[in-house]
Amino acid sequence: MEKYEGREEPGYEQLEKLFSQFKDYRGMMMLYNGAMREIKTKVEILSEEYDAMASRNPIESIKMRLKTPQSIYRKLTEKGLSVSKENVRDNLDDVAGVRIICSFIKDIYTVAEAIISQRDVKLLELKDYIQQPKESGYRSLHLIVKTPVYLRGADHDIPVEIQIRTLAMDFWASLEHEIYYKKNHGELKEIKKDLLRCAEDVANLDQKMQEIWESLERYEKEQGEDPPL
Ligand code: 0O2
Repeated sequence: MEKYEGREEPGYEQLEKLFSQFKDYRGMMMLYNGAMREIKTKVEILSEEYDAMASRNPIESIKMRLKTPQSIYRKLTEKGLSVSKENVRDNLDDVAGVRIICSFIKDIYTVAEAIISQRDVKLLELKDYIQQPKESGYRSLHLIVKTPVYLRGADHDIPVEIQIRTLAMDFWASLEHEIYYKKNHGELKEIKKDLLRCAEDVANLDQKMQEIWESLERYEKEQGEDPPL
């Protein structure tokens, strides 16, 4: 077995066995997959509407991902919980994830509002890591929402974590995720500080780009042109 933060972590084969004993794992993941696609479709429709009806589209790109069995195992174990459908349901809100990349900081809040104002999207939690970045420097707006997935017999309200961030925030978070976030190298203090400094540089860049955009917007308004959104 591999070590993970001092605990034994099962290898791939053992994990497969563990999850094959997980009653109705496939059925559960099918629901998360459905909810994730529902949300992605909603955002795609919004994006098409911006393309057709507004002078610019604040949505640069949309991605989605389902948590892997390895990642579900890790997160439950970190919380001191065993692997079961009930523990996933009651303790993990990010099995289904959708990530939206926007151009400017203000766009993040515009897009968030457009999603949570929809009738069949219920906001459970909002975590604003832009106003209050994480200790690492991580910035993003996180929405935990529930949306219904309709099956033959019944509908199920399924949680989806939506991460909304700028291109610059995504650049930092994607690289930091790859090189540091999951590695538990807490002792590498200089690297941690360097990454934090990079996050601040990225935040300054985002702020500057937004100021430039806003001054252009003001200029165009003075010239009598339509506002961008
Ligand atoms: P992965 O591999 O991306 O899925 P909670 O139990 O809800 O209090 P949780 O679930 O950690 O705590 O929620 P939080 O803090 O909102 O973070 C959820 C996700 O945000 C993470 O999922 C990451 O995707 C991202 N994230 C949070 N902090 C950082 C960070 O410092 N750097 C980077 N790159 N991403 C971060 P997972 O499941 O941890 O990871």
